[in-house]
Parts: sequence; structure tokens; C-alpha cells
Amino acid sequence: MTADLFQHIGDLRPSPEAMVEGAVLLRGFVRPVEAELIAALRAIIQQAPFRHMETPGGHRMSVAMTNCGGFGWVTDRSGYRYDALDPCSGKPWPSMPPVFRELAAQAADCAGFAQFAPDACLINRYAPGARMSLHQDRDEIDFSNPIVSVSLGLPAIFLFGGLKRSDKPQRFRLAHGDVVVWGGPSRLFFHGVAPLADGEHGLLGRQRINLTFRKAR
Ligand code: MD3
Ligand code: FE
Repeated sequence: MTADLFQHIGDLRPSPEAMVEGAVLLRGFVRPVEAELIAALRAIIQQAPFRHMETPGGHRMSVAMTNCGGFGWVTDRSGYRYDALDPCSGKPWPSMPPVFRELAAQAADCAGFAQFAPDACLINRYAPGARMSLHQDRDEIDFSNPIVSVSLGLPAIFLFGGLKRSDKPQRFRLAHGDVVVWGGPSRLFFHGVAPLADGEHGLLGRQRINLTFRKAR
């Protein structure tokens, strides 16, 4: 009886570092630079607007995406890949703003990854109801580099499984300002995001924006 109760209390785990090997959660890490970060983000989306990409299977993603940096992650009917050019404009992606690069490098450093130099930043926008199904990130060249994720706006429930798609995912709440460094074994774990609950965020309104910093090449 008591054991059951505790199992259910553990249903929404507060911190990846407690449960997932190689992941480090830095709650509120963005706060000191959030205004600068959001200003830089607005400039990027003017040059490279959010768009709903198509999966190789022909589904329109509910998450809208754009990128900055030397390479951007794209998907269409021909597959997933990193591309130096934005397929919507035919031009290079907007460059990665120094505040983005420095935040990612500092977070990685805090997690024990010195000299993290991302060359790609995928920017995901979730409107209420948008979700990301369980997947692995395997389009990068070297999995010894971590991925750094930055959550902004409305909170989301992040689903974190294991090395097999069938491993039952654990649930974590990621809120505005949280940064997670995904390295070591966690780097190749299946993960996703539950459908975004509606709400209103003071700085970003009815949406969640996630930045993921990667070393693609
Ligand atoms: C763990 N994005 O863009 S961020 C993705 O909230 C992605 O938009 C989610 O999964 C989002 O690929 C999750 C946290 C995250 C990102 C990449 C990871 C966790 C990860 C890669 C490997 C392991
Ligand atoms: Fe991912």
C-alpha cells in the first residue's frame, strides 16, 4: 500500500539528473540572459520564419521549426538531414547569435563538456496541442558531443525512455528558463514531448519554444 503510494508520487520526476544517466538539468539557467536571448530569437524568425516540415512518411509535424547556425536540421519526403541552406529561402540559415553560443557552451561546461562548439541550433515552436513523438537524435556525426536544450515559454512534459522505443518513458516537467545537457548514455535515449497544455506565458504568450544546440558535423 505505502510502496504503491510512493510509486505514484514518483510519476512526475522533478529532475533528469536523478533518473537518467548523463543528463544534467540546470533549472532557470537562462534567466540572466532571457531578454537578450528572446530579442535574438525574434531577429532569427524574421529571417527564417517557423514552418511545419513534412516527415519522410508524409506527415506534417505539429511542431513548427526553424534553425540558426552553419547547419539546420530539416525533414521532407526525401528524409532527415542537416543542410547549410534554408530550403524556404535558398539562403544560409541566420548565423548563431553570440548569446546563444555562449549560453550553450556555458551550460555544457557546467555538465562537464568543455569546449562545446555547436554548429547547429534547431528551434522548435509548440502551440497548444503540438507534440513530438518518441524518437532518437541520430543525424549528428559524433554522439560523444552532448545536445543542449533550452526551454522557453509555456511548460511541457518531456518524455524520456531508454535505448529501445518500447522502454516505458519517464515524465519530466521542463519550464521556462530550464536548460538540460544530454550527454553520455542519455544522448541516444528515445525521447519526446507530450501535447502542450494551453496557457499564457508572460514573455512568450501561448507557446513553448525549445532550442536544441548540436554539433552536427
Ligand atoms: C535527449 N526536442 O528537437 S528538448 C528535438 O522539447 C527534441 O522540443 C524536444 O527532441 C523539444 O530533437 C526535446 C530535449 C532533448 C533534445 C534532444 C535530445 C533531449 C534529448 C537528444 C538526445 C537525448
Ligand atoms: Fe530529439
